[in-house]
Amino acid sequence: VEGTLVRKHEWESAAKRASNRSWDKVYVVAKGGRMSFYKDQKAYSASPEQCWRAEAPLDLTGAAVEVAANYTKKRHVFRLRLASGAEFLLQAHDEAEMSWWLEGLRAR
Ligand code: I3P
Repeated sequence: VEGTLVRKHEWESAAKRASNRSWDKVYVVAKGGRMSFYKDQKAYSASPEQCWRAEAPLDLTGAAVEVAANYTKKRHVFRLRLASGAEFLLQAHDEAEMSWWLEGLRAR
């Protein structure tokens, strides 16, 4: 699954709050058990190995996604929790797109 989402990094690990907590529009590619972020689709097409801000891809093994029901500042937001304890909030354009992401990420 891939597409544009708006992302906020909440937790670096279960005990450490992320330092950069701003919302960023990113192009998200989840495949092969990993999730990578890019500036946009063009950047991904041009060089898939070159991630946004040189971030390492996330390991989706043991990761969980759920609607971020307790996050009320924005709509269509879901939470990605990694096995490492790291956590991201991801905002989709609408409810249908959010469901599509949840299904896609759970189907891995
Ligand atoms: C963050 C930015 C986020 C905000 C976050 C701020 O500041 O305003 O939108 O999260 O609040 O730290 P900056 O852009 O300077 O990094 P919310 O939108 O969820 O409020 P937080 O630290 O309380 O998570």
